[in-house]
Amino acid sequence: MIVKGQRLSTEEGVFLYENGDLAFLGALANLVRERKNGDKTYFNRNFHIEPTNLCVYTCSFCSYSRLIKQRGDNSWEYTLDEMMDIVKKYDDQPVTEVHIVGGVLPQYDLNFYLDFFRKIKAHRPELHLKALTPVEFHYIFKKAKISYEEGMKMIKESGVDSLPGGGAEIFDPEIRDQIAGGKCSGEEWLRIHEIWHGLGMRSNATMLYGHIENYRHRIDHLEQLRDLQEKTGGFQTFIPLKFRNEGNQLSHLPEVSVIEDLKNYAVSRIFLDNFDHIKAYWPMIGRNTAQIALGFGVDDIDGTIDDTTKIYSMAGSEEKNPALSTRDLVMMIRNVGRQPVERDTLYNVVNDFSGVTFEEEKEFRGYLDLPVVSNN
Ligand code: V47
Ligand code: SF4
Repeated sequence: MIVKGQRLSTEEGVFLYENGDLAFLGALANLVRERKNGDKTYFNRNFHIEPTNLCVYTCSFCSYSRLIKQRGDNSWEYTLDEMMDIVKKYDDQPVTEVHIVGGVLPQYDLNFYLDFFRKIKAHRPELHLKALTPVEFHYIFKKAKISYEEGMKMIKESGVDSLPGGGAEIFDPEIRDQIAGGKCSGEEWLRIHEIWHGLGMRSNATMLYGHIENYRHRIDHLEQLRDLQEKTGGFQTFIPLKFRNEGNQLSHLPEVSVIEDLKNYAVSRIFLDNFDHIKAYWPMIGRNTAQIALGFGVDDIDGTIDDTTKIYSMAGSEEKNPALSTRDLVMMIRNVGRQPVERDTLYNVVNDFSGVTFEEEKEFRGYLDLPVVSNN
């Protein structure tokens, strides 16, 4: 039925997770991937700003956040000016996206963020602003006593171009309550994305897997995303996020194997038949697994990152200082026989590197020999 392009039911999805042979799942997922995207493998040039790692929540899987009472213990809180300095560091770099997400703190309220977003847009209007998740939105709108609808309209007007996929974790209320109690529910996460899509805007979706959930919870999560996508068509890409166990309250749980990661990419690709793209986030799984994942349904490996995210290095990822040049990304993709394409956030082609030699690549706006800028 997958070969015929038919949609999988809940039970069929669970069956694939429980019984699917990895090579078989890979072949099916690759078929879906190649029908949608051929050999094209996307990446972008981006950097992250994580305004603070202090947080009012205490998600048990999170290695990155510190409670307000732990202020000073490996914590940071950037001022608006400090964050604008980070943006300005990239002024002479051909980055196309800034990705902004961090902890939830009372002083980072609606007006703070609206001000920050307007300043970024005034400084560099063409830079795509991918910012905040329903976790932050739910908190700051409640504090400002406004509805999701009013809030998301203000966020759009301040210059945000799209939403990243974070904060989704696992939608199942029982599991969510155990690992991410207190923050927005799965229903609220989906509702905020639905409102955003209704404003004509795009967003991403994630799923945190490999902790205390089972396959049924994963399929339930995927199905809720697939249903919303059917309604709005506003999701661009799905990003499975592997739970990493260093330095958090769930450190006693073993991490799942690479085999499980590949199976999860494949089932996600097969099940989410109305999503155009599946992303392997290389700072989390490492570059080798990201390369292998390109044969298991994945067609996107995110961006250059430039060592600007701490979420995974603090959680035990093998990528301690995640930064890759455009050349590295092109090589990674080409080495496994796929066609590298630099995209912008909305999947418009910035540079198609397929069939271009490295000598010719040097001509591409001098991209490949650019020095790496660091926030540190
Ligand atoms: O929501 C936190 C996850 C997410 C851990 O939209 C962890 O392009 C594993 O959403 N082990 C934030 N995961 C990051 C995110 C993201 C990343 C890359 C690209 C995009 C995109 C979005 O990170 C959180 C949470 O699910 N996370 N701690 C951990 N120990
Ligand atoms: Fe806070 Fe996000 Fe970490 Fe949860 S995952 S503790 S909301 S920073």
